[in-house]
Amino acid sequence: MSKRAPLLILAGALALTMTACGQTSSEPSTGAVTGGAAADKKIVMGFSQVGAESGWRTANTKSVQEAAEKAGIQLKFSDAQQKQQNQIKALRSFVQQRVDVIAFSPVVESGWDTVLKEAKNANIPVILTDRAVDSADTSLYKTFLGSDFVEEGKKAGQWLVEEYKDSKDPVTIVELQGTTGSAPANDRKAGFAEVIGADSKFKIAASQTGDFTRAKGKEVMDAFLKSTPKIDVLFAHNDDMGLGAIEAIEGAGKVPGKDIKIITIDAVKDGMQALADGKINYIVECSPLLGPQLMDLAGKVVKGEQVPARVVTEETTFTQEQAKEALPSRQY
Ligand code: GYE
Repeated sequence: MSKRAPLLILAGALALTMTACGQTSSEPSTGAVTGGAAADKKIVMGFSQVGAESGWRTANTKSVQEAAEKAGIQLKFSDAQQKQQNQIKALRSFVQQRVDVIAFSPVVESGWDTVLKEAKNANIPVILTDRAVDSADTSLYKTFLGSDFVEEGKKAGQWLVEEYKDSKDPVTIVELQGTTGSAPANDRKAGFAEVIGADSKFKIAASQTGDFTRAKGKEVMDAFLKSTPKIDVLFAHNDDMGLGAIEAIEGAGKVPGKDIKIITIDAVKDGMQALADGKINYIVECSPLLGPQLMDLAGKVVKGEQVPARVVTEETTFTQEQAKEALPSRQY
């Protein structure tokens, strides 16, 4: 870190601290740093979060904040309210403040090259956490920590194939996609389609975004129930949309988990409860507890140490029985 000391002196003067509510204060980002004596200085991380759209996101924010505290890393947290333009602004502000490291969860995959080049030119390492970008130039970031979303979509599809293995009848599926253009929406859709595509009895009758929220999940499922007379299966890209859809299904006088089988992704507490209650049939886990690994990687990249280009989160799946067992000790 000492090689960055001259930059850090500048940072003290420029710094604005961003808070979770998006306000700013004039608290300096670094203490006074004098000629090379930066060894005991706290690492400053600028973190741009997607928003607060789901139970997963809330758990992820908590994990990042707690892990930063524990690792002695000063976190400048900024909530983008699911808007890419807010994230770009936050990243630019972090560059201007000359934070030691930037971490962010890109709301969508495309459109990051310019701002990432600005960070690179300023010599500020960037870590992608949770979601990926589609930049061809992978030198724009040091590493990507998060789940394998294609694999998650495949696991959802594999459960379905197994569930209907003895049936020859057509299976009508509706799909609630995550945020349009986001890595988890693109990849979960692709993984699921690949697995069910092997058998022509599986038909996706309708597929639309519910933006990863409960409210939109309900709204879009209401529309699906009107447009598609017989729905056998709902595949929702996260628990929250699935939970919203359950309200729509019950409102239409149908029984979720029975009349319409439901597969979701995440395994947050509310989702696991619905699974244990028989309203969801299967959940593919996606862990939001990325904080400790993120802080570990941050410490390394700030020191200039090599880190793996990709760090994949370990995850499992849950049936209704397994959810009953796991619920009491579930952390999020
Ligand atoms: O599945 C969803 C959240 O990017 C993995 O974003 C994350 C997804 C998660 O809103 O609930």
